[in-house]
Amino acid sequence: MTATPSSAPPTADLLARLADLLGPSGILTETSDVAPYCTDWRSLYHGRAAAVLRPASTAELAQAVSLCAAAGVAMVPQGGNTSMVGGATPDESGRDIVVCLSRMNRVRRIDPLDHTMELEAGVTLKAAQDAAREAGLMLPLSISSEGSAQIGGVLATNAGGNNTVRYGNARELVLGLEVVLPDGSVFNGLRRLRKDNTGYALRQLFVGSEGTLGFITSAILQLQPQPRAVEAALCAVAGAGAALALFSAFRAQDPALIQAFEYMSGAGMDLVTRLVPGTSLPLAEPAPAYVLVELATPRRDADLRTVLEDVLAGMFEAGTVSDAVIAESEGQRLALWKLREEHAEAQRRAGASVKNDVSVPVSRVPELIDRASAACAALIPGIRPAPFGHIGDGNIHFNLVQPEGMDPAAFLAQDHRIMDTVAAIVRDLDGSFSAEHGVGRLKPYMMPDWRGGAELATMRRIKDAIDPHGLMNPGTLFPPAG
Ligand code: 2HG
Ligand code: ZN
Repeated sequence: MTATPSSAPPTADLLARLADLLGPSGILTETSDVAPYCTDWRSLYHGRAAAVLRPASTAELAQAVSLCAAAGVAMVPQGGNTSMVGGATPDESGRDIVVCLSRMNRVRRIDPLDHTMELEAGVTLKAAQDAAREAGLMLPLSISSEGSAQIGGVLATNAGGNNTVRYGNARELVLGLEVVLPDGSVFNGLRRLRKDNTGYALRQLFVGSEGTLGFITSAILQLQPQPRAVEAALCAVAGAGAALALFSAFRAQDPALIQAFEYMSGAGMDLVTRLVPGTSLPLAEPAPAYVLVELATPRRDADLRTVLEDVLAGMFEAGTVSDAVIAESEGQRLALWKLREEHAEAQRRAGASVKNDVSVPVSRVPELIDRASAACAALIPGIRPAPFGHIGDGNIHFNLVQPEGMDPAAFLAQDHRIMDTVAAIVRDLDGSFSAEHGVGRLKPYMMPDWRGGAELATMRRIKDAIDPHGLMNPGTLFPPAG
């Protein structure tokens, strides 16, 4: 058995029944209305879709899915359309139906004693964070695309981001989940228990499944206390080795204070300050690399500023940090974060780029950056490595920007050579070729080599058991059969 898609095109009769079920706001079929759902934000993937469904409730979605399933029509879940790996774009066949849950956008309940939040899949991550904050709590998940990314997609891809170093990935926050399965039945696992040993932890199967097993419709997430104090600093360092020495110094002080520990290369920072309006380097001169460190605590008595200054003073003395700026206001803290969060946008503006969302053991990040930079430079002269990311958890976005003046299409035509070159080094360092963005449509070809044997075979058996007709997000995660 395989998960090969064998979907049918939707008939006029099916589309009419879906329109009856969902009403005029619940279905788009005009080409101009459907078009925005057929391209990813980087404009790398261009597909076609017969319709976009926008159900308003789990019940509506369940009925729509059973109609599509009975007709053998493939469905592509799409949240905020912020995928980095084409995981939410329909293929070119025009047979797929895109399903978007943006109308299911209610935060249903926040429980201050349980420290939980129940919310629907279409809530943006930013709106969920805001709702938690208004209730005096914190949803500790933060990613660059949080203004658009929706909870359903964030969970389906097991997003990581800036706070993984302290709170883990999305997976660690999920207590309960509701999922519409590929046959239209509903798995209601909306429990908010810390302990629940009743067989397989089914909810975890759907987190990180990239929409290949069903539609996540709502979730119960674990919240944290709202920090009372936050301090952030941007530090100039010589490279990733120095960044890790700084990380160790903060960790030795108190690992529970480190809310984020982010690395940026000098090349990446240069692109941001040149290409993104409203950004500038708040240090006297550019450095080979930078760290953005954020400390936070809910404790009333913690003097975070002293901790930050003490660690930085020691690191200046040791020569690990050559310059640093501490945010003196919330505005300055946000300005430091903007330098970090605009890396993806700056690289988009710089022309074509190839992304490698990889992870290695934290200790091996310096070797990864050195070896992969040299290997890529040997492959394509003039290529511009701009690595950055979540060095505190070992996840580096080893992105490569095209050489100045090169034809973008000619550069992108080499994407597999570049990805394979980086992946070979990542493998040598005991890492993963996909850390937090997922496999999507970009990297299924790597799966047999990396997850072959019993691991991929077991994944295929799970896929075949839950989605026997291969109707859920075909082309994503699994390589074509054979
Ligand atoms: C981030 O950390 C995102 O900003 C995007 O994961 C990474 O652009 C990228 O490759
Ligand atoms: Zn990231």
